[in-house]
Amino acid sequence: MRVLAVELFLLELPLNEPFVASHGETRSRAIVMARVATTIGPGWGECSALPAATYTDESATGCYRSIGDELAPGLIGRPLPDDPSPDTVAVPGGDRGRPMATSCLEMALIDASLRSRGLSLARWLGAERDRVPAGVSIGLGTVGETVAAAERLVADGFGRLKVKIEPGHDARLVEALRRALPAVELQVDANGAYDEADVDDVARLVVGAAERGVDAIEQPFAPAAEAAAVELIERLASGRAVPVVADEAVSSVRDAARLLARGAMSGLSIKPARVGGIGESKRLHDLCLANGLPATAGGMLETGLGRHALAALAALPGFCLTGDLSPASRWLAADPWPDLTMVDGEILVPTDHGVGPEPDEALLERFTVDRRLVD
Ligand code: OSB
Ligand code: MG
Repeated sequence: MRVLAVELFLLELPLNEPFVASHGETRSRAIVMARVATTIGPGWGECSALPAATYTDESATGCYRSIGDELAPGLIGRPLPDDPSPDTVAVPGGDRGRPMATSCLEMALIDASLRSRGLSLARWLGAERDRVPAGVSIGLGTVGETVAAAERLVADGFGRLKVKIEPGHDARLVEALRRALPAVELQVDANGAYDEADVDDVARLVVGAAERGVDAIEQPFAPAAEAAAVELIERLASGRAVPVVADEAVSSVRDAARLLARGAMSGLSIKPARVGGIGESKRLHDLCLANGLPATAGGMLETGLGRHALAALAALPGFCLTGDLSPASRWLAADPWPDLTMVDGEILVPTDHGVGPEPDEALLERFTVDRRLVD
């Protein structure tokens, strides 16, 4: 196939509530989407970078520029395989430190290829499950607000919660959640807010006091504080095996292999955007499976399209920790893309041809604040 044109859309989507993490607050969801026109048909991709460069170094508007100025022009007219595999799909110039921008065009190429071949993403990846357990993330809030939100979400069918924590806002929160919802699968995510001096506190939080502690902890320390992660994992080795899940610390297989060799992660959150795309996500999954490390599918406040990709990925066998697998409408108050379907606490793995379904053109028009054509 050859790419004839890339149409970029900068959308501004309303959120149901602000998303608050220790790295910052997201009040409205600026997000970049791309439609490619190719010799084998169209494809859609999502760039899930957040509005501001708080979680990682990439932002939605920064990606809008780098895709439009650099990545998309490099794609036009190049001969590419019609039927790439997860190992051969590649975006020219996509290996230079802008994984989220790259992942957008990679998704669009995969979508075009799978649509033209009548294949779903889950089948292309070799996934076998047709449903995956639903999980939901809860942003920072007071203990009372968080428990109330957690009770409401469990009543809606979510069996797993991932709650944001930070220093000084952790042990009391976990105890209150355990008291209110003793059976729920409880994960916590610190987005790197603790440091070396907090290893004792973090270990106590994970193990729990009279209560049961947590079922996983995500990115407790800053990505560079690998020694603290190693120490925590060693500290936890003698008890219940609670995974210390890397998120921000891993943007490639190379990062993951290094952390693994060093004993600095015992679980991995795989987010296609953070790692440069679906191909690298599949390789990270394979690395986890080969090493007996639980993987979890990580969300990024995606549209229905990004959530479709995540649900297909999560159907692979290495994803044994419940992921951020809630419908896009958990966060987005409006979305041009059709959403995932949740039934009895499970997400149905999409069977659409391609990565996901087509957007509603009228909604796309309504929420587009800027667009750009590269041809
Ligand atoms: O740290 O896991 C994170 C969302 C955006 C950026 C980083 C993170 C998150 C989430 C997932 O917590 C929320 C979701 O998409 O459901
Ligand atoms: Mg995280």
